[in-house]
Amino acid sequence: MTTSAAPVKTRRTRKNHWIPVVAGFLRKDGRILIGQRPENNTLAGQWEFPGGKVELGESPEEALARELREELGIEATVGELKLACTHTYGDVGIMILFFEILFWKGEPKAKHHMMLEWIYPEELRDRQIPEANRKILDRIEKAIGVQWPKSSSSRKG
Ligand code: DGT
Repeated sequence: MTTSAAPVKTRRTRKNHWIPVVAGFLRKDGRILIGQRPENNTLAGQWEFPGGKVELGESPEEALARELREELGIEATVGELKLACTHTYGDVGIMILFFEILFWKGEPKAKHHMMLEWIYPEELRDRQIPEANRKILDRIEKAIGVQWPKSSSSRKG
């Protein structure tokens, strides 16, 4: 009887762990909505676009509509996918899908965030934002329509 050699272990035993996240760009009068992440939470105090993790069985759009209902108390129509990015926190990866939100019912309220603010897109750069967003800030700015005056283009370094 022949015995085959034990398989060489080439695969990593620890699988990558990915978390899908959705976030929304809500606009009003030329401003965009950001929320300050709550205390006792990861990235506490940082300013983010409203949204959260996609749950099993949800489409990205359903997940974002649910998150906006839970976090802001609004009924939103999720629009176009504007941007996607990935980021790694330790051994966990997140993939964030950013959607345009053009229509909603109700007035956004801070049901989850410490505070909500409508800011001009140009102001985002000066806020404390998650590294996942900071590293693609140029792409976010393009997606939310930041228009830098020529004289201040040196800010963008
Ligand atoms: P939970 O259920 O308490 O874990 O909370 P969720 O489902 O509201 O999700 P959350 O906000 O804890 O997870 C979103 C992850 O994505 C978190 O690690 C922060 C990261 N992230 C990076 N940039 C953004 C952003 O602009 N918006 C949102 N919502 N999350 C972002």
